[in-house]
Amino acid sequence: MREKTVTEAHIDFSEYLDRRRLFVEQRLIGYLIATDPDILWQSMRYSVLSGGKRLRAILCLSAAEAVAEAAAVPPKENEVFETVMPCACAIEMVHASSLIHDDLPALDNDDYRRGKLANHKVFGEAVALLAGNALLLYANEVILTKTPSSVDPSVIAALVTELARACGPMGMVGGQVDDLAFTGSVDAVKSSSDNDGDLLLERIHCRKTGALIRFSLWSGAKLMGAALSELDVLEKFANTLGLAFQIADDLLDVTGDIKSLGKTPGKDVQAKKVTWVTVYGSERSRRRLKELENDGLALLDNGVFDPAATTHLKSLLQYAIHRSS
Ligand code: GRG
Repeated sequence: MREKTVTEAHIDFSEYLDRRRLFVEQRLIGYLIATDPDILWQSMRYSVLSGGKRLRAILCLSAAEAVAEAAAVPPKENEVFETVMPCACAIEMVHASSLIHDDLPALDNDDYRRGKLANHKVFGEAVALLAGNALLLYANEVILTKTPSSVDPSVIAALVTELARACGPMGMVGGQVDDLAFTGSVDAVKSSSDNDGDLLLERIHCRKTGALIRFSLWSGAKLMGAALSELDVLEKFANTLGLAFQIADDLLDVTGDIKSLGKTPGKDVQAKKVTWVTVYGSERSRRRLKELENDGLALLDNGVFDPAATTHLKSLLQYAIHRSS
């Protein structure tokens, strides 16, 4: 059979993303139709349904699809979606919760998110804070009550445990606290050894951004009954993708504009945040990204997965690196 041209492959991947985004959006709307208390649900819907790439939900679905393809009798796409969608949507709720809190005046103090006013600019700080809390807890409720009964309860318990770990002191909240603690210390970090700088950057971002990305890939695979060897490869791939996503994000802060980013650019430099770009500069950050791209692609070709089963995961890594928003 003739190999696809680059353009054909690109169109295929765009369709792949669009189809999954559509399913995720539709399901999220369904999970968020409640109205009591009305202002709280409005605020929750405002942030969850305000666009976004849906990268984490799609990573969850793609990891599930990669594992499903290896099954003796691969399940149909629809079955995979039905099994994984509650968890994929829960991840988007947790992500939205963290964005609401991140934008609050006490943290990043940003007025814009995804090209719209930040949640607290529309609903006020009190409701925004509570909507963030509610989304975090509702995400767990969705996993516990909407995951199909065919899934082993021990797997559901593991999902809730690992999601809590990804959010809490070992995850996003811990990473955010370190991010705050080191804000303003760029010069000190620059004058430390490369090794210390790398360790600090890794410590912040592995938890602040990496933890939810790791959970996204792990949970999709776990729901499909992945073998330990598959989980191991996906964990390494998730660490590589998480780091690459963060460096790309740091670069976008200096190269992007408010229209494509949907939020205020240049804030990391202005706030003297410790990021790859503020510590090592754009050139070195780009070189590191290239290394991570090569490493991530090689990881998926190490013989554990059939190469065809991970085509979309590879494209997702490249998308996370080369995106403009
Ligand atoms: C409530 C769980 C929770 C945590 C509170 C505020 C906080 C502690 C942590 C901050 C975590 C955070 C906002 C990390 C930044 C991650 C990041 C780069 C977000 C942008 O992700 P994209 O580009 O956004 O995937 P879209 O809009 O496409 O979804």
